[in-house]
Amino acid sequence: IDTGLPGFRYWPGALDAEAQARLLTMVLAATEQAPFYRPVTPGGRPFSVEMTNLGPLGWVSDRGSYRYQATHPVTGARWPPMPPQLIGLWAALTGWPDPPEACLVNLYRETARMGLHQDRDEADLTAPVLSISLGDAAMFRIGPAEGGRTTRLRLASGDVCALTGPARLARHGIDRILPGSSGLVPGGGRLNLTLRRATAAS
Ligand code: MD3
Ligand code: FE
Repeated sequence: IDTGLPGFRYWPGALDAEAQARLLTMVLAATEQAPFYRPVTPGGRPFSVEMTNLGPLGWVSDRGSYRYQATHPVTGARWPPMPPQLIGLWAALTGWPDPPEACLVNLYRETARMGLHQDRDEADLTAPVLSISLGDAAMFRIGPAEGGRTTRLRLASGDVCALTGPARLARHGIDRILPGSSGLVPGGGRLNLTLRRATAAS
């Protein structure tokens, strides 16, 4: 696929069915400690996506700001640990010298979506972002940081993409979920795991 965005790397089917199932089991187990919740934007609008995090830091949004913090905003507990498998995948696919600090877990039930945005809450915007899709497929949209033409891409269960270098500030979003396209997620829908550095290099 050519998005015309240097630095956008895409590995369709990077995770086989067994790897997807193992990852899903691990993430769902972690959500017993860190349940999905529905954040609101600083403007007070609820997200249609439900979220939780794994790792030393997690991305949160509330009336105050978008930011990274060490604790779950509802339970007050620290986020569950970053699974070693995810640290390994990050190292293998991005080659970044420092491990990921945050794994944002986005849960899209069938009508959830995410508007076009840039990810710029991280201290080091040269560090890559790695995204893993599980469950129902989604129509993903990505375009240049400056705005203009976007490319649509169907992201399916087991697909992985990395945003590096010039693509790091790309505009991107999820237009819609394709309900029933995968039976992986109990209750239906899509899980996206987004691995990031939150702080500047260690
Ligand atoms: C980073 N999530 O949580 S992840 C988000 O599928 C987010 O849940 C989407 O955007 C999801 O912020 C997409 C992958 C992604 C795609 C393009 C990017 C992350 C990106 C472009 C630049 C930076
Ligand atoms: Fe994003």
